[in-house]
Amino acid sequence: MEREITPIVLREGYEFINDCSESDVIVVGAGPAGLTCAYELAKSDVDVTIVERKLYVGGGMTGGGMLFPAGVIMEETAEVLEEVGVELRPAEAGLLAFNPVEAAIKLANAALEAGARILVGIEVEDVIERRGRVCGVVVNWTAVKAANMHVDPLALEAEYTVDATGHEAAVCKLAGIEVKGEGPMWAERGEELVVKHTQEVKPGLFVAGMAASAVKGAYRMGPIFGGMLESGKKAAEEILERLTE
Ligand code: 48F
Repeated sequence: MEREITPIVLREGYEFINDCSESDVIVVGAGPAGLTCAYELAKSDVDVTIVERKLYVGGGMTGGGMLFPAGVIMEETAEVLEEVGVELRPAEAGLLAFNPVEAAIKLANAALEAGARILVGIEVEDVIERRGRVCGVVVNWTAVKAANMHVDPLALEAEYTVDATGHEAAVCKLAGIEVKGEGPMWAERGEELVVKHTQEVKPGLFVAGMAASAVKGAYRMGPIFGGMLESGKKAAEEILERLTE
């Protein structure tokens, strides 16, 4: 049977990655912001590929608060979690509690069911840039990067790229955008600012989630996640507008 397994994996894997080589939108990072952005775009029939360097989805949300398996969200920002079927438990002060692993899996599943592709174990190490416009990303296996081997990368093209890499704002840095780094904690204000700072930072490149806060040096917010979801949604809405112009 080994004789059959290998060609199946090579053929299917090749076809999958080949489909990812040209997308409408590449979302870098499968955290709450990236997954929501991809879900919202895929729902509107946009061809989306998520590139995630780890072997799991959910990013920093999966670890809840200091690894306690709970996340918090303001009632008014919980719409996406509700829509994908995450159990939300009322708590104090207009806040709801949820299981972050459940949220990560259900958001990722919703994105997949809507038609998004998710590549894992692949790291973005550069951007493709033509005449000042970001036209996609340059990728390599995370394992190759970790082994510090010099192996030439491959490129994935897209009309729009979304940096949803969290605190690092990795794609923005690669594209030459100044990243101030995240500020101290102020949950309420941080939740507002992450949405406000979600924007196109260079032609073809949007920033969403904690990466948007890091670019501007805005407040961090700890294990409250509505701002990340709203930010992913805002990036998707703005990209949709551009794609339909
Ligand atoms: O960090 P992450 O969850 O970012 P987010 O969606 O949400 C932030 C919250 O989880 C939390 C918070 C809320 O208070 O502050 O931290 O903005 O997900 C970012 C994902 O991007 C991946 C990384 O592994 C993670 O899963 N990532 C980072 N750099 C790269 C990358 C890269 N160069 N290539 C591919 N993936």
